[in-house]
Amino acid sequence: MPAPIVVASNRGPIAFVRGADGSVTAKRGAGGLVTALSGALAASGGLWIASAMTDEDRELAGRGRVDVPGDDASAYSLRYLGFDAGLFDRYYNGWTNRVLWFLHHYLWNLPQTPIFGNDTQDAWDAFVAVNRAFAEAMAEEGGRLGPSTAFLVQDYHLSLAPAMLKELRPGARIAHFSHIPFAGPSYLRILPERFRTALLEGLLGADVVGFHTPAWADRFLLSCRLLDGARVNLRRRTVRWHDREVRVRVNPMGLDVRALSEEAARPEVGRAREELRAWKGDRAMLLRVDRAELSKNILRGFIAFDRFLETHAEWRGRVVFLALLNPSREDIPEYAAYVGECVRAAEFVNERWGSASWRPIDARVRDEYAQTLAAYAHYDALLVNPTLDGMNLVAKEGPTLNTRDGALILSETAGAFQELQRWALPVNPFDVDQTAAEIAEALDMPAEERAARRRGLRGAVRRNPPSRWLASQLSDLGLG
Ligand code: ADQ
Repeated sequence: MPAPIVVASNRGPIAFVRGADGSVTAKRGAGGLVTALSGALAASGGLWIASAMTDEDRELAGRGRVDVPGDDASAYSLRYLGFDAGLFDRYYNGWTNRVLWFLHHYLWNLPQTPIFGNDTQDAWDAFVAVNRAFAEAMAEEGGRLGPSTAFLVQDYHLSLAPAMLKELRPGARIAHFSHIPFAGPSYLRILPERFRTALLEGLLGADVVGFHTPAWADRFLLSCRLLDGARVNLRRRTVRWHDREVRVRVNPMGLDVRALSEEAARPEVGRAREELRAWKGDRAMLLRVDRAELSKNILRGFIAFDRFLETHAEWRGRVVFLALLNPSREDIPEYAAYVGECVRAAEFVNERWGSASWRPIDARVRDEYAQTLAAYAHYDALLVNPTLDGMNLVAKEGPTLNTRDGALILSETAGAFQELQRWALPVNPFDVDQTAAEIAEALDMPAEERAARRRGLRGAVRRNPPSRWLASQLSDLGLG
């Protein structure tokens, strides 16, 4: 029997939803994380700890452990932590979404934001309380499962939990993995000293601190130099801290190609593929797929497309830009304002270049996953131009499902660039003229080159299955 695994993440692996008949059913979450961890959890008899996010989750939180249904008998357990709604809002929206996300993606507009005041302290206190609840739950489960338990703590929401857990169980084997970038020391100094020190100390409670790319790992190491008493070795990627050696590791998460292909084979995706084929007709298609999110750089994408149409008259009327923007964090004012600006920019381009028979940009701000999977099949070029992105799975999903040897235009600052750069068209996300030039390059690319690049992209994605991500973390912890 492998060592038991306890996973902790803010969002759980499944969403519970109430049907029209009032019964509650479980829907498995998408993404490599769930795939990578589900099998290992089942095999090791471990469990997953997550925040209750919905009313249905909260109902289940009161009942202790919940069985997560598997394809076979290999189910595992999930333990929901229920929080007071106000506390959860201060932790989730107040701290993790409004402070940590902005911090690690360099999203503040420094002349005006951030403004740290009493609200910040309240949000921080809630962040501490939620992290403590996670650490206590992990310690309790570890006590039940035994001393060989491996704790896999996921993402920036739980940056403090590793040190809290280490204090409760000094012998615990703990890995923390950040799915997003990490702010470098200059930007991190925007945070008041008490917060940034606690964040770094929190992460250094883990034995292994993991990131998707060398750039984020190195920024974390450089940031650790802000801590008195931390000895950072950049070459070996270690931090000597309180008589322990913390290893910082690079471990890019892969895509579950089989699960994605199965999802794309569903009948509603097939129907959406037919609709999109008819909608696009003979025109070439540029695609983008994102959460409607500040760091995804949607606005500059539309500005770049405007420049492209300005400088490449031969493409006017012959290409459509489909932007599928999944609504996200709509309660945060910066997001609502940004999405509004993006939509207005798309309208501007449509008015400037469009005609009765041609609408250059179709920006759809809707939650339509089937349509997203369908659109991947049809693009001639996929634009992935985030200003910063921990990994970016869209850059991997597109080439996996595309059927037209479409080209990938990819930000040098997306984590996925590390693995895909040989076959992608690179862009500096801030340079709209370069982005416009790469859109032209992608659409004009000779068929042979397109095919070779897409083979390369698919190969790179297939070479890194999600199981590798998990195996590396366990081996870094001295297991497996
Ligand atoms: P995200 O910022 O959300 O993830 P990304 O990696 O691109 O960014 O993942 C988006 C995912 O959402 C894709 O798998 C996509 O297919 C899916 N999706 C799109 N529309 C959807 C819809 N309507 N409903 C459900 N799913 C939809 C964060 C980090 C990334 C990192 C991932 C994983 O910001 O950098 O790659 O975590 O570690």
